[in-house]
Amino acid sequence: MLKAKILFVGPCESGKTVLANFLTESSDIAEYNPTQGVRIVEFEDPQLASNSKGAGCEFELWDCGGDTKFEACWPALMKDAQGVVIVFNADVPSHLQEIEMWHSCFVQQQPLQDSQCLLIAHHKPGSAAQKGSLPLAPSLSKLKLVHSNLEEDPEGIRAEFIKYLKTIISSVSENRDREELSIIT
Ligand SMILES: Nc1nc2c(ncn2[C@@H]2O[C@H](COP(=O)(O)OP(=O)(O)O)[C@@H](O)[C@H]2O)c(=O)[nH]1
Ligand SMILES: [Mg+2]
Repeated sequence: MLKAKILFVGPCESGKTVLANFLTESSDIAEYNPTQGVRIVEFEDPQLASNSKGAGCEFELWDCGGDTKFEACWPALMKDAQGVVIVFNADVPSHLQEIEMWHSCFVQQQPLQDSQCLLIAHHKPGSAAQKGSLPLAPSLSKLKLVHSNLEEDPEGIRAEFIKYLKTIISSVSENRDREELSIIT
């Protein structure tokens, strides 16, 4: 069974917990594990139940506290993570700067590729923000950006998230193949 650990990070009150709950609701939530600063949700997505090798994939979604007072815990959160989802509030302009810090700490300073990172511009009910491209910093412009609006288009973000999980599974399985090869050779 392949396992993937995915972090949800980003500014406070941006919708990380709401999105994490929504995106995992369709599957069995095996366990809630509240610790200070992080909540771990385990799930298996039935739509992703088999990968190319026919094995299932299990996910751990780490819904991380957005407060930078937990900064000392970040290395522990990041350990062995294969994916980082940065959630921000599309209606708060200062979040565009804040997410540069999250990207820098959780992706650039890690051995993670930009392809393992997803940016979600979350629109709370009544959001007035545009759904197009955003004036992102150059370091963020290569990242995949998706918009979420759970009232107007809940299935849109679900589909994007599943696409993202698929890219994570293939990178996890490639890494495993590489490890297997390096052991034999
Ligand atoms: N109804 C609704 N409320 C939302 C939505 N997203 C965020 N909120 C509100 O915004 C608050 C903060 O969201 P939360 O997910 O807890 O933010 P977090 O700090 O990033 O985890 C929540 O308590 C909700 O009241 C949404 O899609 N629909
Ligand atoms: Mg939260």
